[in-house]
Amino acid sequence: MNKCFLFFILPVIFPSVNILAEVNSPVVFAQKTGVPVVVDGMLDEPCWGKAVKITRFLDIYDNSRPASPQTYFQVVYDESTLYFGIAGDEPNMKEVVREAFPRDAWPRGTSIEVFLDTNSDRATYYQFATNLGGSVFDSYNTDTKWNGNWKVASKILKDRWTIEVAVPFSDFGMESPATGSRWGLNLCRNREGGLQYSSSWAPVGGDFHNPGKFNTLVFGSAGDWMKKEVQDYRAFREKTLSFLQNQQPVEEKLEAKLRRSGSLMNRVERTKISDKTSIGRILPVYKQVQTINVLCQDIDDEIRVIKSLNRIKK
Ligand SMILES: [Ca+2]
Repeated sequence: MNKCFLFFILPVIFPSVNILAEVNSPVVFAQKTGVPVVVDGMLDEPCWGKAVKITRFLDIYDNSRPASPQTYFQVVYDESTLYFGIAGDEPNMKEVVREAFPRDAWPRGTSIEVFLDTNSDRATYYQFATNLGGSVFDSYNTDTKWNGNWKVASKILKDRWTIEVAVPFSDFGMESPATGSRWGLNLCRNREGGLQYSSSWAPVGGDFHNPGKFNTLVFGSAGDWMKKEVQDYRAFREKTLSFLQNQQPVEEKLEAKLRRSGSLMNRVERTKISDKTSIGRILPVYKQVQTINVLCQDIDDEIRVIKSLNRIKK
């Protein structure tokens, strides 16, 4: 694409995060709401009017192509619960299956799946699926014996449907996450009944159960996120340095990885991210932070192996 053309359309695709708009972004910043969300499928609470709307779901068979029809979602949270407001364009509403299936039987028909990696380990995750009949399917690492106390409601309109999902943090045995912290997140949509077609927010390839490729949910604003990432990195670096200082022989490869993560973080810190920064400017920083996090996870994994080897030697 012509660079000049790209320059002119960027402000349209990537508006400032605090302006109500449809945004194509691999990271969603969830604002905390003080007003209760009534889970009735109607996205008419004030928080839904203010939250950024994420779109551009991808064709599951070819992640380079946007899906058609499209899906949209918003996320907010309060002290006890995480809420999703989801909407789907549906030009063929007559064929949509609206059957209610028993718990943990697959909710056939038009369905939405929410995947949450609550400890950001890119490996373990919860799955919540529902259809327009209000069915409830949930699992932890594909084990459907896990059941949450989440709620769901939907509304069917002429050429679109809306779904509200409310997941209490107690389902994960925790309180409201710290401001600025992040989880892995993906939302997927299935259509059935003469309409078979699946799409995904994150580019997970052909398999939804791919936590290494999930996108990101941040609790709070871009400014909150940046502050927390820097803080967490500093704590990680200190802990890792004190471990490495006591290692004989010197762990050269790990030290090099830590140096690389440190210089990347210095670069990130030089980019000033505030709540007014546009998604277009946040994305390159987001990618750098992803690289840092993968490096840190790698270092952590290797230290775990060294520690267990040391225990065996003793
Ligand atoms: Ca509502």
